[in-house]
Amino acid sequence: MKLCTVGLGYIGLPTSIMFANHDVEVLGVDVKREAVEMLNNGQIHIEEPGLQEALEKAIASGNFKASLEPQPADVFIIAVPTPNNNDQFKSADLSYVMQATENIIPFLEKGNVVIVESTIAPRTMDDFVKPKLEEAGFVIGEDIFLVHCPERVLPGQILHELIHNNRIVGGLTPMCTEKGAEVYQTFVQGEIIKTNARTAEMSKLMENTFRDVNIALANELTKVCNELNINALEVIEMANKHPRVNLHTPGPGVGGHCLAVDPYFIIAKAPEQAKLINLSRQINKSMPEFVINSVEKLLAKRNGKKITVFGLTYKGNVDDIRESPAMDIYEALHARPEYDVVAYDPHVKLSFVENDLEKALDGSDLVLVLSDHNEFKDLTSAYFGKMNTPQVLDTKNVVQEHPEEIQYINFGNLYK
Ligand code: SAJ
Repeated sequence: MKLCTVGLGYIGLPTSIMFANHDVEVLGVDVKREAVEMLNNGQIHIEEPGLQEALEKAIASGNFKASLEPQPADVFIIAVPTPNNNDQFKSADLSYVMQATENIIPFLEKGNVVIVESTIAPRTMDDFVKPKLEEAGFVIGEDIFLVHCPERVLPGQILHELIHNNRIVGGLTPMCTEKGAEVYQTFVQGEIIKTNARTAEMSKLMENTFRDVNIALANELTKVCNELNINALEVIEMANKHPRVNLHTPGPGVGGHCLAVDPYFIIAKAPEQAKLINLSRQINKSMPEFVINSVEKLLAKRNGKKITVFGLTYKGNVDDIRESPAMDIYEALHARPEYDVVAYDPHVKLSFVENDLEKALDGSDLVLVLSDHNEFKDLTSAYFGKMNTPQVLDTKNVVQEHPEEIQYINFGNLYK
């Protein structure tokens, strides 16, 4: 089998490499020349555990190449971003998906399977992608087999989840579904669940929306408990002892390119109906302000000035700062003349990020933990001793050692 993948980001690259390491000849296409060059030189351009070794194996086997241009293949997979539009409801910007579809049309041949893995708004396959291919003269389900197979892997454990997660395959016709399912049988060990494209689109969006709504509930609980002098983290622990309760974990907000983006695709299509989904987005978006207010109060108590931000990524142990609430908080605090703000993040390589931990902590009045990187778990008093005022506001409840000499504050004891 020959595969051409369009988009070599967090999903397209691991997927391409996975196919290549299962005897499929893969051409990965991306518009970023630098990424293409790096990959052909055997170097990944994103951080993901195990991916570097997997790329080296794929290149050594001769099964993987990156390119700026597609080539004829048996199967085409589109894995390009779908950001939000700048409109009232932040609808799905389908321009990259439609551009990728146009780009592969000249290379399509009868019998090809075309799969969209990008997360898309409900009805995108029926109302946009299918008509585009029909305009080019193809009969869907006869000439070309068109499928939506949403990716559902968790950054940080993508390679494991690609193999072991269940996979939803939604074809435009039953034959399309069958052809799509055959493609994923190459390496998927989870269940391959067959459905139509519309159901696949909505299922994917609801998975991330479920999580966003539940995190909003945990974040709201934190605010409520803070008003009532109750430890929210203890409440969550207690309530989760119930066999049918699974409260999520509060934090500085919800980030990344999935949970903070996808619910809007539903809201934009049915704003009158999607009320809870919309409110949950607002609650999660209010968390950076809640954190900033807490920082202000803590620093005012001790006349503090220097803040050391621990973690800029949208979650722990990744290098991704897309839609990161930590970045929003950092930028808002940095813009305030009364504060001196230093960012420390061992996963982020940007010029303004301090990579010397001791320097970052020197003379600091507050460590503000915003991402749950493993590196932050066992920081000891030896480090915190460099601080002017040794206090930590840990919004992710990640720092495990709380020596006596440190004032340790998390979302459970913020009210004290
Ligand atoms: N977060 C909380 N509290 C929680 C869980 C998460 O505040 O209890 C925050 C995280 O810190 C982060 C955000 O939510 O800012 C999202 O993190 P995540 O780990 O929940 O998910 P993502 O965005 O990394 O990946 C999600 C996954 N979806 C689900 O678990 C339903 C993944 O399986 C999807 O493939 C991915 O979205 C995607 O690409 O859509």
